[in-house]
Amino acid sequence: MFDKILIANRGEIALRVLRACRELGIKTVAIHSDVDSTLKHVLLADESVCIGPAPSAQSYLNVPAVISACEVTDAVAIHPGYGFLSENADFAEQVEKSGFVFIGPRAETIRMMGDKVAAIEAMKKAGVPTVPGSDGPLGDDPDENLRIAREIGYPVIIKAAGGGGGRGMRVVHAEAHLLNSISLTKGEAGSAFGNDMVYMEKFLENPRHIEIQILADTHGNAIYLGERDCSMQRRHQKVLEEAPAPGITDEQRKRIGERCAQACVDIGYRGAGTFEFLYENGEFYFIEMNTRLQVEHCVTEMITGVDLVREQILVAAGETLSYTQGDITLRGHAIECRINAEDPKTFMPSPGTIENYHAPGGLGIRMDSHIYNGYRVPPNYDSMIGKLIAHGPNRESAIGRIRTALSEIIVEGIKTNVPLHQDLMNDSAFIEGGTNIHYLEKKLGL
Ligand code: MV4
Repeated sequence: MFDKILIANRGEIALRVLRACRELGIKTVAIHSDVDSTLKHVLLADESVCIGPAPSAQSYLNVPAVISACEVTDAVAIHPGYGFLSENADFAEQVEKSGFVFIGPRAETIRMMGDKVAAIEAMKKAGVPTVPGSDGPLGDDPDENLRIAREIGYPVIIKAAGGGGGRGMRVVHAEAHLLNSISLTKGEAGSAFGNDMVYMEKFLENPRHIEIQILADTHGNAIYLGERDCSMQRRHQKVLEEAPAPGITDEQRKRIGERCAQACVDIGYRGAGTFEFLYENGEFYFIEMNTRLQVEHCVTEMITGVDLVREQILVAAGETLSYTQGDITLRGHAIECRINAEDPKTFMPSPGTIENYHAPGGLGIRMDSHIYNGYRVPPNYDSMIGKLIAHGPNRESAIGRIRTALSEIIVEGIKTNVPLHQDLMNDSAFIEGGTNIHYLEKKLGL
């Protein structure tokens, strides 16, 4: 097993990784920017290294600085968390070339999944259902592109191969706008991603966002750990997630899960990963694969009892997964509320000093947060300051528990979106379950 792991992240996820390392008896190195020396995980780590000034580009995204910190501290592996360098194939490659272990998939896997056209092609080949579309990049022949769109049927969506997560896409409702939309998306993609390749899909009007969690080791084993429903979002930022997804049957779960796990074996996937699907009229359509641990991994942990970060570390060290598919059973329901330092109505960030913090508790309650009394939330990074997760024997129970927890939580000194979550937990459509990706924006009047 690894002797020492460098945690290349900050905030709640850095603390989550630190806790997993501790339980495995692995020493930790925290790296941080100038403004992050008082982060909870930095204070708890065995060692810490300041790697640069506040702007991410000069610290958490500075590849030579991160690798140098690994060298000077004799860490043997790097956990990238989510965001920052977690899905940067060049970073993963540099880490391995420097003689360290990247806790995640192989660099070439990350690179393939970063190219959405290549990802879709690989998944289609592996038997994962995809959205009807161009089956590859669009060429320069306008007649051919018009023909493809006519065959798919309007509305269609033009997406950048280098995009993802909502960046670089354009919906086309009628033939008259197709060619112009393709050239506009191509132009934007070229400047934003340095890659003007675009592809076309049928535009699904009212889907849900459902994703499948997988784990794979380097011995040919891959398992699925059920799904999460992440449809409650605003401007591509998830607000809350839950597992299992309301209304998904055991048969549906098994069918799509087995496809995802088999696809992992086919491509030689390593570590934790997520298959993102749009779900509409009872069908799953693959859109992207995330090659990192996700923010919302906790709801899967609560219903499966599997420590996903522990498994990531074990698999990266060459060990066999601790579970086979038969060991995985889903128990109850979990909901996660992302707690952000922001105005609950305008969504404007609200950095500042935490004057008073009291975490909620009780049966089935988990609060993953790095904040503490007197901690100052810097303005330089993502506004998420924690995640409140509730687990219960069923969805009604999980909602009841998270509602109680939301009424207990105290965060003073900054604004948070706790009032938004309280509102959502009393929203009749949410309580009913199964709302689509447009629900929250419509409710908020966007
Ligand atoms: C789509 C779609 C409808 N049809 N693709 C947005 C983020 C990126 N991951 C893919 N996205 C979408 N792709 C087809 N063919 C609608 C979206 C979409 C969306 C997807 C998931 C979660 C939130 C979303 C919000 C707006 C649009």
